[in-house]
Amino acid sequence: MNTRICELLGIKYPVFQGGMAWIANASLAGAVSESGGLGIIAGGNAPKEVVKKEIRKIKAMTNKPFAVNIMLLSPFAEEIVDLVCEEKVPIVTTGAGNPSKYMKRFKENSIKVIPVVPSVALGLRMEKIGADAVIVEGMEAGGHIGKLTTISLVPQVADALSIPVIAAGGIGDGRGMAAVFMLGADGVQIGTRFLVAKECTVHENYKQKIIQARDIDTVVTCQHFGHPVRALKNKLTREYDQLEKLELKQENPDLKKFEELGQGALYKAVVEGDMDSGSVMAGQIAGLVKKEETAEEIIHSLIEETTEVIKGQYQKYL
Ligand code: TUI
Repeated sequence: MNTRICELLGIKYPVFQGGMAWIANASLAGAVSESGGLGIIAGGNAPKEVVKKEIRKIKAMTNKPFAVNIMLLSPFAEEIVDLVCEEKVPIVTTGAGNPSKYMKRFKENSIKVIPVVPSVALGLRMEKIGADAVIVEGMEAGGHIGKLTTISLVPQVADALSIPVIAAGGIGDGRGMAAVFMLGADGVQIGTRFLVAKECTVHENYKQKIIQARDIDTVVTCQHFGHPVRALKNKLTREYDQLEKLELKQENPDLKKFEELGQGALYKAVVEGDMDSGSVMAGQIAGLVKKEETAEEIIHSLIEETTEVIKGQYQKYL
């Protein structure tokens, strides 16, 4: 299971843990990195000092490589760029935007850069300006998503680019991991399954909601206005639906109303455990996630299953 992304980053297994805002802290990322994957600390919407603490914590937990995800819609994105340069973070992933204007600084600081790309065009642009790899995220993923599915997007980006491709969205076990390898991926990024890791400090209500989720339980809000987000259906997503129906009829839709509804909603779910008014972001694969396990158990079972599936011994798991 040693692919070119393992060589590039110095990791044992080609498994990234998603940089989930408010969720992916040093506790989870440190455990993933220690287990041979790539642990990722989420910048999310947090200010520099908060992320700095997590970086210091992970440095004390492990000598293995880790990354910081910079969420480019964050008002603090600029200061998180300063922070990763100051702290000599070895790897940065970016999401929710185009990181071109920061690329020179990342490269000057010998930071490996792996942007999330929702299209071939952005993938090509990122390769041209020096990205070391890309994360190709399909709309099966949780949180803020693009328009295409993993199965369609991964082979198209893999054909167009020479740098390694990490597939994300809809991958929860060795079958999914083997499948994206067949599509040309060199690695995977997994969010939803790591959400229920023992080391993940998300509220217990959130974990139980994921474990109880069925295949049909996620929805995408803000399809027409603002930023589309996939989350588990609840009171909040129903309110979004109503607002969307109302605003679609208006000549000048009020985007502020969408922003207000979303304000602090992820924090409410992650920290306060509010499963009604909080945003319980999760991928479509939530229905497959059945139990809490350590990060190490998750990674080892992923690798074992993937190897078996690729060897053609899938029957073992039926
Ligand atoms: O970023 C994510 N997932 C996220 S961010 C997040 S926090 C948030 N909450 C509410 C609203 C918005 C954000 C929760 N989940 N995944 C990576 C990702 N990146 N998905 C889609 C994209 C993306 C979209 C457009 C990347 C680049 C892009 O480029 C547009 C451009 O400017 O070229």
